[in-house]
This record gives sequence, structure tokens and C-alpha cells, in this order.
Amino acid sequence: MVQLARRLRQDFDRIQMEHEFAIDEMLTKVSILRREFQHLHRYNPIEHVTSRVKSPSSTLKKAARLGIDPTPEAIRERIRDIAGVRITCSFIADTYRVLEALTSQTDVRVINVKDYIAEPKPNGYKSLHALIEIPVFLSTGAVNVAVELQVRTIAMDFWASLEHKIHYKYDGDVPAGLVTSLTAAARAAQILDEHMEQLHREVRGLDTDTVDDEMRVDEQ
Ligand code: 0O2
Repeated sequence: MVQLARRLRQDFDRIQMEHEFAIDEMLTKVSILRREFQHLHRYNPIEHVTSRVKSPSSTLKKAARLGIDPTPEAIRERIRDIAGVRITCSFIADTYRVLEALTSQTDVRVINVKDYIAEPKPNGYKSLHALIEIPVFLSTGAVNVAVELQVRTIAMDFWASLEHKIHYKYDGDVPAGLVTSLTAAARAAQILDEHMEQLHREVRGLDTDTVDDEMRVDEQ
């Protein structure tokens, strides 16, 4: 019995570690993209990046909520958001560009993409989500590890983080008045995103010559 408990503990530690490595891999990919984009276009589309690995206790809680056996095999197969990476971009067009650049890499297998920007959730939540698998190379060989990627603008992220706090505070039962205010705030965030993107386009349009000159210098 003690041996079984020790084995389970080791298996869960390993699951945790594999997901931490997958996040390291993803953060390296994001950092490369960021630096290369800056080099090519003198512009960084990524404002900030955060990541988290679900703790074993919240993974087990989620398994219990979904009726999944608390075995390492079932957890690996059915809980796909143990590793999460959230990328915040300046503009809407950048969210699509960044997601495409990451999901088109040959070692990335895309399991599904949810476009909550084109089709926001009823409460106003907007973000791009992609569930992907990437290989992590261990001493025992490669394992494919799932990572949930979320890509959104600063305005969408601002809204989502407040909504998350409110949702948590009211344990999901948010008063109707607050729901209405959140919906209005989501609309305001969308308008801000559109204005900022328009302004950015105008400024980049004016900047084209300078950027081209700088790039020509790089190529010499
Ligand atoms: P946390 O603490 O951020 O990890 P599932 O992934 O199984 O829970 P679903 O609905 O298939 O369920 O996944 P989906 O739609 O891809 O959303 C998963 C994650 O997106 C959530 O993770 C949140 O991070 C975020 N999200 C989705 N909907 C909302 C929303 O309405 N408001 C906010 N603020 N965030 C949202 P977790 O595990 O719930 O939370």
C-alpha cells in the first residue's frame, strides 16, 4: 500500500515536471518569435507572457468534477490544460499573427483552436485559445505534452482578469447588475481595441519608409 502510494506520488510528480518542461519549451518559442519579429520589423507584437502549471490538487479537483479516474494515465489523457501559456499582444491582428506563427511550427501539433475573438462567449469573454501538443525530450525519450495557449489583447486581458475576480468573488453567481456592467465593459474594450489598431495602422503607414530603410541596412 505504501509502495503504491509512493509510485502514484512519483507519477504525479513526473506529470507535473513534464508540463513544466513543456512550458519552458513554449516560452523559448515565444522569446525567439519576439526577438526575431523585433529584428525583422523593428516592432514587438507581444506585450507580455505569463504561464502556469496547475497544481496536483487542482488537477485532481478538476478530475473529480469531470468524473475522471484519478490515475496518471487518465489524467494525462483527459486533463489537457495542466500547462497554460497566456500571451498578451498590443493589437487584435497581432493575436492571430502570433498564434499562427506558433501553431504552424513543425513540432507543434494542434488539437483544437477556439476563436473567442470572432465569437465571444455570451458574457463578453474574448481570446484565442489553442490546445496544442509539443514534444519534450527526456532521458527516456520524447513525450508529447499538452499546452493550452491563450492569446489576447491588453484590453481583452484587462477585462478577463477583472471578470475572473468577480466570478470568483461571487462563486459564479454574479449579480445581474454586474453582469450588465461587465458586458458594457467588454464592448468598451472592443471599441478601444479597434481605435488603437486603427491608430497603429496609420502610424505604421507613415513609418513604412523608415522601416524599409532600416531593413535594407540589415540586409547589407
Ligand atoms: P484558469 O484559472 O485560468 O486556468 P475547460 O478548459 O475544460 O475548463 P472549456 O470551456 O472547454 O473548459 O475551456 P475554454 O473555453 O478553452 O476555457 C478555458 C480557460 O479559458 C479558463 O481556464 C480561463 O482561463 C479562460 N476562460 C474561459 N472562459 C472565460 C470567461 O468567461 N472569463 C474568464 N475570465 N476566463 C475565461 P480555467 O481553468 O477556467 O481557469
